[in-house]
Amino acid sequence: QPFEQLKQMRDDITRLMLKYKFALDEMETKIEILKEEFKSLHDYCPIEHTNTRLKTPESIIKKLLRKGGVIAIDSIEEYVKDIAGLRITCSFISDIYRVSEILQKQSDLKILQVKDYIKNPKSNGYKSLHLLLEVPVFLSDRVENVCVEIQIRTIAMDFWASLEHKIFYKYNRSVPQRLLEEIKGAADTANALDHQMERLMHEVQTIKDSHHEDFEREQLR
Ligand code: 0O2
Repeated sequence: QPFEQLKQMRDDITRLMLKYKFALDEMETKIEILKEEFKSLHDYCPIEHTNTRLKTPESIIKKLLRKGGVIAIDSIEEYVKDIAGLRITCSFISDIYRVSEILQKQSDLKILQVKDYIKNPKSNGYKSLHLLLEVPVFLSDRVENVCVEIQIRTIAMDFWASLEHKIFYKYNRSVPQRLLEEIKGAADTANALDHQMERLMHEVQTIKDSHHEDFEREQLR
């Protein structure tokens, strides 16, 4: 009996993880299509690169217990919404909202939640746009709507977040005050860089547009 139970549990977890993997595959394809379309038909692509990750069973259980859930498949799905994670890195802040809008308009995706940590950064300085959405996954005998967490951020926000994440875990979530202040300072620097880059990009775009107009005027003469 206990052996049968263990076998059942193993099969349930395998099925669960597979479903989230397929959801990530679907989302990755969507992003690849957008990237290729932008590169072929426009002279600019708002997506720099993407990363996907499936939470490990260990990390799922940790988050589940932290959120007060019990160890059961239904409870996992109720409490842990970021089993499947897709991170999209963009060059500019305006690109983040552009990509988010494109995804929000796709009719097969159901947007469950939007958390804008860019307009409302966390107290440590964390910035990113988070979308929680459901994507349909077509299996052999049914369609499952699977939850995926999308994090959209700039290169500077990503650089900051990856270091902050390492420090946070290195100090087991209790980072010394001095380091916290430095981390916040680094977030402010990253934010200043993002705004400076955005301004520069607009300036370059304006020059490009006026050259283009001059060129067209020349052609008409
Ligand atoms: P991992 O290792 O990246 O998977 P939570 O705050 O996680 O209890 P919720 O509602 O799931 O609850 O959180 P939220 O705010 O949507 O954030 C989920 C994910 O965003 C995190 O997943 C991180 O990846 C990222 N994130 C959120 N806040 C921070 C932050 O302050 N610093 C960094 N570096 N990343 C952050 P996990 O599961 O925490 O981690």
